[in-house]
Amino acid sequence: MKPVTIYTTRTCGFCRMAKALLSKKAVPFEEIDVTFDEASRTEMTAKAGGRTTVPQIWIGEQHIGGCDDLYELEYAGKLDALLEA
Ligand SMILES: N[C@@H](CCC(=O)N[C@@H](CS)C(=O)NCC(=O)O)C(=O)O
Repeated sequence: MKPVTIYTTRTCGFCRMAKALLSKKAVPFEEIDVTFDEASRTEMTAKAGGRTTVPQIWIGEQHIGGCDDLYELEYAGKLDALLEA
């Protein structure tokens, strides 16, 4: 399984939803909490092509996007293949 990275903040409901989906699927992930970490948030935004919202999610080197994007992949039946590819 490819490594999953998710940038989050502590009060973010979309972050909780994204993590809930990953946990339900038993997908391990590295969480980078940017709540008080401006440097990591700047790094996230740069890597995410200018997107500033949290969560921002990567599967391996591939940028998935936010919570909505993650759920869209799941509902389209494409998430498992991305995780395992
Ligand atoms: N459609 C986005 C919505 C993400 C979103 O609005 N996140 C909020 C926090 S829950 C956010 O980043 N707000 C701006 C901010 O915290 O600076 C997604 O699915 O990820």
